[in-house]
Amino acid sequence: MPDQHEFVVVANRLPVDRREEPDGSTSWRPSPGGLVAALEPVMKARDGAWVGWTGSPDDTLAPFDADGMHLVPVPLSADEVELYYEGMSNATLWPLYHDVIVAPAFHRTWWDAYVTVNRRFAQAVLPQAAEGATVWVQDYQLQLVPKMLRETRPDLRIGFFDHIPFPPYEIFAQLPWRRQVLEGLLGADLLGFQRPADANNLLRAARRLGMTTRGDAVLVDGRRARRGARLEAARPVVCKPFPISVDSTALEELARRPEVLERAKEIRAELGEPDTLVLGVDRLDYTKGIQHRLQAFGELLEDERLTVPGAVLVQVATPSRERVDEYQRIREDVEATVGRINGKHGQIGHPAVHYLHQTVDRAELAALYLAADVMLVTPLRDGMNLVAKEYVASRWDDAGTLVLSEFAGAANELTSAFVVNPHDIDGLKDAVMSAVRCPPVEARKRMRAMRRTVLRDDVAHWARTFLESLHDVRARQEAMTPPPDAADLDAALETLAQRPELLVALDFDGVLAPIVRDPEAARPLPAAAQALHDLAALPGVHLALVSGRTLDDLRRLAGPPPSAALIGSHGAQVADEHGADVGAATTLDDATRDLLARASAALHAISARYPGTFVEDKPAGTVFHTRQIERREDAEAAAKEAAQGPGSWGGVRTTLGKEVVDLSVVDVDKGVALGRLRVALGLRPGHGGVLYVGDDVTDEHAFAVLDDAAGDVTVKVGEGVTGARHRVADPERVADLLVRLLELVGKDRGTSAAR
Ligand code: ADQ
Repeated sequence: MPDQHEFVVVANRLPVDRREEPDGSTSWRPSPGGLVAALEPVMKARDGAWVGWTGSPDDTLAPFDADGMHLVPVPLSADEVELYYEGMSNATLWPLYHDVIVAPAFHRTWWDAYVTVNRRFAQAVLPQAAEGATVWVQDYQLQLVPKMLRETRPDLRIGFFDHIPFPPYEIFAQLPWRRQVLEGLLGADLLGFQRPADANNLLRAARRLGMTTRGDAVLVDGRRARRGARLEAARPVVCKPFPISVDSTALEELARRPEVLERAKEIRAELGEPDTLVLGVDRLDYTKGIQHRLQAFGELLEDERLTVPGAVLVQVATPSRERVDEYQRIREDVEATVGRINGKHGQIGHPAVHYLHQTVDRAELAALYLAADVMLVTPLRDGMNLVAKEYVASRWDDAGTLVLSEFAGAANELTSAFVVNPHDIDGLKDAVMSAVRCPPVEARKRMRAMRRTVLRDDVAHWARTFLESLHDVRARQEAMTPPPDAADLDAALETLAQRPELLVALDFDGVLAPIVRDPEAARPLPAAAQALHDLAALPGVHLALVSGRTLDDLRRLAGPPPSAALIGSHGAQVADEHGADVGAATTLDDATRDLLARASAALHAISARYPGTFVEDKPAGTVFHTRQIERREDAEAAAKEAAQGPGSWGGVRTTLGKEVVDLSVVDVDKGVALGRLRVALGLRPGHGGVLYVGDDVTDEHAFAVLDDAAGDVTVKVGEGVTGARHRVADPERVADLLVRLLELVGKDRGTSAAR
């Protein structure tokens, strides 16, 4: 094994359990549990290291290799097991994140231990991770690790996967340390969740805690411009669903083995060849809805809709978190209920419920899945629930039915199950009976549909899509060249502010106003609009709005200060500071006018074939808009037709913009128009400087006529290749930039315009 690893998994537990051999030696075997079942195949394939706790207090083992993996134990003292693991993880976060099914307890000593232990995990990762390695942090016990890693190792590519639900803000908000937890998570580049709803809950929590989100990302590490504060760049943390799955092929292979088939038959025989074998397999946890299931089964016997010995329930419950109070209570409760049902409905040699408080091996589990007629998976809340998927993967015979809680993440994908609300006991009973009585043809159809999903989207698919996304997120950040460099931009603005005359020129859509679906709904951000008005009032400051839109549109939507010059229709229209239209569009000759009419008619004809597109006619051009088309492929096909049709005609100048194909019949662009305006204003290089901020490819023409070395400042908004010297992330950062410029210019002009 190499000393350092390109791939490191960090999880609360190592993927192995200790076994004391009769000769006194220690061996390790793969441990049961959802996470381990999911990650073991990925680890073996990637020769990675796994950092985690052995499961016993005060273990101080050196790293070792087992089962083809490099394992790095993190020691926990007995106190830490109590405070960090049993306390903060399992008695605070677990119930809080599972819809407060039981009340979470909040203790500051637990939190302190959680911080300490998270730091120890982060420190254990550092020597294992090679430069630029991928580190994949797992689950709710380690939510602070991403930030702790990033602080010392910004080179690492950090992913985090949350195996359990991420709660709605109203619940998350109860956590006294909600901000620290959120900031801890946001140290990652990619946050993965089981369901879209979980990812949305995180994005919403971030907004409620005052952070900025854009699409599926939280923008972090940025700082709003304040008086005297420098601008800082923002880093997107992407939040997306990656529903976890099982090693479907391996499970199916196991379930096809002759000895497993034999064992399945044997199980049915040992149970007295029941007509209906109902099965439950869970960790013994209050989230799994075991009591609800038992109550429904008990009542079905009570109602005589099911009878013993024809029907039998086998409930296998792995012992879990046995030192946590709530888990002792649920065990007592479940065992008392089983006792009651058996006391009332059992017969000699035929109990109604077979209850095993045991961990069974994989082959036995597969045999149980195969032997079952109806599988009951009824959690009150569950991140995913792998048992449901294991059952489906094992049923290569296409037989058996699944009753599945709508509150398991798996219900999003296994829609052909009998989906239930486990709180609704009557509904649950009816669903069990529907599953019991389901005609074989329908049962097969349902099972086949579920199998298609589970076989296609297996655990390898889960890991691959997560790791590919993590790679893409980093590539997206790296594509930001020049990267946002706030200090550099701030210094350039400072120099610019000292010029006696300056022109502040900005594109409108995507710069002053966030891009919106309906072009009519675009409005400048209030902070930007205010800063522009204040800037326009300062001596020696000229203002220009530059856009592909018509001047009329620009006046109506942008509400520019009265003294602003306007450049519209990508430079074809120019209004000077006094409002006079002095652009090229006013002087079209007849032939050009005719060309324009034909180009417009051709675009209208294409638009008629692509619903959702529309054509905007302008004084010296015609524009094809695709931003309202639903499917990306259709938008691309439509744009291609426009560009290769009228867009390729002689005399037509074509620019491909964001969701637009812009055809112009005059030979101008934003750069040409900006150059003219600059001359008209008397801003010679060396005397007056220009700030230009744009987001679109059409703005590249403007960047091209400016010279940063001579004191102009060019700023690209968002991603994409650019000729601009500087970059900011979004319109909010543009507003920050304007506020900062106002402050700098106001200071230089000795006014109090800056606020
Ligand atoms: P868990 O809450 O542990 O996992 P689950 O997804 O059902 O829940 O996984 C349980 C695993 O343990 C399964 O692989 C199952 O086969 C095994 N198991 C259960 N009882 C057993 C028994 N008696 N003997 C042997 N094996 C047994 C957490 C989240 C889930 C999420 C997983 C993975 O709570 O919602 O699906 O992580 O992300």
